[in-house]
Amino acid sequence: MAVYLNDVSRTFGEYLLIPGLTTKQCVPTNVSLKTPLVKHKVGEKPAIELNIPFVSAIMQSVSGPKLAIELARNGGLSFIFGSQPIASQADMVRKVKKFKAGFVISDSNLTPENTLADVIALVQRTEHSTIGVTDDGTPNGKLLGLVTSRDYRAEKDPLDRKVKDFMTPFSKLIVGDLGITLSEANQIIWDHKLNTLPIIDKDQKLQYFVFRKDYDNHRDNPKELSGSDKKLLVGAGINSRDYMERVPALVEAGVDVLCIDSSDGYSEWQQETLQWIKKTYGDKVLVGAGNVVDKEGFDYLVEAGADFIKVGIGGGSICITREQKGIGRGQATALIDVAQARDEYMEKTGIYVPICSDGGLVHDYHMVLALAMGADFLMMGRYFARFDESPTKKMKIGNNFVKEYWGEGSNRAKNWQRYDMGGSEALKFEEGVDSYVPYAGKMKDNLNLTLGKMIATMCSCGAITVPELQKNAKITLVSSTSIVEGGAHDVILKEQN
Ligand code: RVP
Repeated sequence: MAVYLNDVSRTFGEYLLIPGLTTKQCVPTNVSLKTPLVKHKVGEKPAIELNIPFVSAIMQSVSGPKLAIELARNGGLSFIFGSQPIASQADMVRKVKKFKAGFVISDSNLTPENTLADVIALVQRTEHSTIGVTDDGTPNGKLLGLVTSRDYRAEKDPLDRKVKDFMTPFSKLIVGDLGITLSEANQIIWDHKLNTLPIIDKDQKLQYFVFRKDYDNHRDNPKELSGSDKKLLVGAGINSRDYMERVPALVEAGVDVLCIDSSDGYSEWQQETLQWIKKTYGDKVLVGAGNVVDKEGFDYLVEAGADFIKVGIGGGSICITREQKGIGRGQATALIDVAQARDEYMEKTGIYVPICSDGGLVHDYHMVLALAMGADFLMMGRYFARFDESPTKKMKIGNNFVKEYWGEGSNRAKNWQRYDMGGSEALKFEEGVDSYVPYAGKMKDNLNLTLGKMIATMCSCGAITVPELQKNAKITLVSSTSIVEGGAHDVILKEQN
């Protein structure tokens, strides 16, 4: 006979937090959102800790290098999507690892033989006014000069004038040597009243530009998530089919952590993938697995060697797995069950395996609820897809700006590996939709607001750290009538602009 779970499967909107005693310690400046990303012995420091408990979803429409850089600069981590050729995913990882705050790889480059017409066309395309002149016109060629808008008059000068005739030649440039710090670069910029400082290696090859404005920008990111080499941390999604080729390429590119990406992770395919990674690399390569929704799934993947476990089936905003396959579980119930399994495992072994709540977070308070229910960090797609930094197009529909957002199980993503069962035949139905989300501007502004609200909620609950919240939160179920009471009600709302 089938096993029946008698508990109703519930989601975040059905719960509220009950305030705990807010002591005088509970002020926003004392709150830390630090949280472990990977398994570790109780009492020891994990190999990676996030500075904010957010990771971005392993999705084409979310986690490209631009978003990964911005999220890491703000204390979280992206998993670069795996539904692409191995070489292009490794390239995206490399882009994030190469990023040095304030050190920009030049995206506008020409040779001395190019013309003013080429300069004008390039400036129009990149919208950047500083052009590196290199021997071969590449970003890392031998630096021969610099062109800025002060070097030419677009209306008056002949368009066929050669770059070499109006660039500032190398002999007149102030440059910095590769290896100098950002504050040293800024000192040179300051001393010489420069706008741009080219950084070159010992062979005079252009490596980076440092722009005057970027130094201030860097100081805005005290939570930046970087390693001891100061490089930003980045993750990448993998699948249980081409891992023997994909993992080495990602490791070679410098990836910090991997995650096997599947809507249903309780499978022998994932077990094999985990075992191969651990056998090949030991603990040098960190890898999460999932998704699961109960204790059995958690125990199975932890036993196979997973460094964290991802929880959730069917709760994602673009996900129709529950409708299509009839599998899944309310996200809150799944999380509570897996968190209990994690705690039992910790009691038994002294090892803490972090869990990630993946998908279905709609309101900012859901994020605090998920942490209070035991999640160590949260994976979000819709939330990040709305920002400037996500890789998709911004469009205007009616009077509103939107960004595109599509599921990895949609035809558009063509990522059937993620949703099939590991056999050679791909499944022929969609588990995700193609959609729009309201455009929300810069990630940083939105994160500041969301984190500010979360911190306020934590203070109300009397918790100044994530573990304290997990230990002391009081959570109550709410009736559907009291959910109505929670919004504005029985008033006539004034029109909002
Ligand atoms: P959300 O944040 O609610 O948009 O959910 C994002 C999550 O949805 C992803 O991290 C992933 O687990 C899931 N997803 C992604 N694509 C699909 C699909 O096509 N069904 N689901």
